[in-house]
Amino acid sequence: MVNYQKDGDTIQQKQHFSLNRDNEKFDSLLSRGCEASDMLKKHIANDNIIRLISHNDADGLSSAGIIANAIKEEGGQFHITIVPRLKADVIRDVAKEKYELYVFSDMGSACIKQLNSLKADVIVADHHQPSTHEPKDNLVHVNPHLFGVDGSREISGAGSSYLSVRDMDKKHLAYMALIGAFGDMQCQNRFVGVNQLILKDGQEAGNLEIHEDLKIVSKAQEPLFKSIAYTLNPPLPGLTGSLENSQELLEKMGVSYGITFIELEDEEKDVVKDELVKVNPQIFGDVYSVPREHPVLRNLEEYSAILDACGKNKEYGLALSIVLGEREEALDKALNLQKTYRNDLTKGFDWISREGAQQLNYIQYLYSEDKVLKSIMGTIAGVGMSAKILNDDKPILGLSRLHKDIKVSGRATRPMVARGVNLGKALSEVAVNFGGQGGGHDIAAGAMIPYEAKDQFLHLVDQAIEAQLNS
Ligand SMILES: [Mn+2]
Repeated sequence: MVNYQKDGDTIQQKQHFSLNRDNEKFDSLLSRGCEASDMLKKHIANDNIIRLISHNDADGLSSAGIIANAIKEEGGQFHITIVPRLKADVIRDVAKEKYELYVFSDMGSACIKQLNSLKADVIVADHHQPSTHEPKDNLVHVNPHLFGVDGSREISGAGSSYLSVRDMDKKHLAYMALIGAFGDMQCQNRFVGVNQLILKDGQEAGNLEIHEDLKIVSKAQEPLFKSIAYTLNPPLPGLTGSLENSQELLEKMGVSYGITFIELEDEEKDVVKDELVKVNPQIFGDVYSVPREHPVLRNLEEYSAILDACGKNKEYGLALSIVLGEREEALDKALNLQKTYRNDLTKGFDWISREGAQQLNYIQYLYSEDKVLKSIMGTIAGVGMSAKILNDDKPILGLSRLHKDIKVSGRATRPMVARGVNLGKALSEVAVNFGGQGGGHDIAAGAMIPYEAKDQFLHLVDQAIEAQLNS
């Protein structure tokens, strides 16, 4: 971890210099967060019920959790709605409600114009590309992009939500911001930027710890071969998504594959570690945990995966129960959802390793009308590339048919982004041609288009990516 106050030799001083510049940007973002805290404090003091609207993924659910916990701890009340997208009718509906304060988390930055019409105080805590509209005086907009901070890598929606409550003495909630960051895949080996500052807050608060460990999932719950096959981040090429290959490797190593990792003898653990490090060195590294948490939620990445499973199954109430501290029954239900979700993913990985992706010149795509595959398209597209089940030389679009529309989940890689690919831009530009909508980050984005437009849409995205690579 980088120490912000560190002095030392020339190299460290250089680093110190650029961190100082970062610190200025961070300070502006932090003070915007303080404005949000002030607004929240005012409405809690007035006994107003606060209206929260958040996104339905792990980041959005942790965002809601952070703000709701902060309000709860201060003795306030809230009403939460979780939505997949902030559509115009959602804003119209909540505008009819008579709340004094609305908080939009992990969404809203693209809709400042519409949110300006709300006749109440508004907080938008988001990290997606903001619209160019100026917010009205009653709207506090907490978004890293407004201060030159990269919202796709350095801070999540939960991070922006955390900054919105940070000044209410809430550093013990910092870990939840990192759950959101894991959900949005912002931890590539380590946290950078504002996420690093949030991490430091969590360590200071004393409930967040880092230690080095083998980063396979469900080490205490699942038989080892499943732990390995279910591990998506970091991906284990050849093993991720394949129960068969994982079992085979363990058999070859002479390690019992049917028991959990923690049940292995120490020497066996070392053998497994050494073998997996050969597949991907990143499989051994920093693990972020809240030791006081329930064992299955202790590891923040696994906590995030459980919220993700709830979100994908539209079990938002369940996810909110968990982030608000309910365990026992809610957690059992969530773990069952995760089991089903992992079975579905295994089916999806089997499908793509059998069929591969359809190739255009500059993009590749997956298309399915299968009920199970449709629901996991984005994940199998992304992990398919990172685990090398699919080629990772072109951005990939996962297309799922929903009645008359097609939902598009796009994924790129860091090297593609470095070569000029911006999927969010490409999808939003192309989708409007068909009366659809799209957007997101350079590396991961989505769109919704009419079913009839499928081929034309793919063709235009192919051209848009070509243009990005050549400009
Ligand atoms: Mn997010």
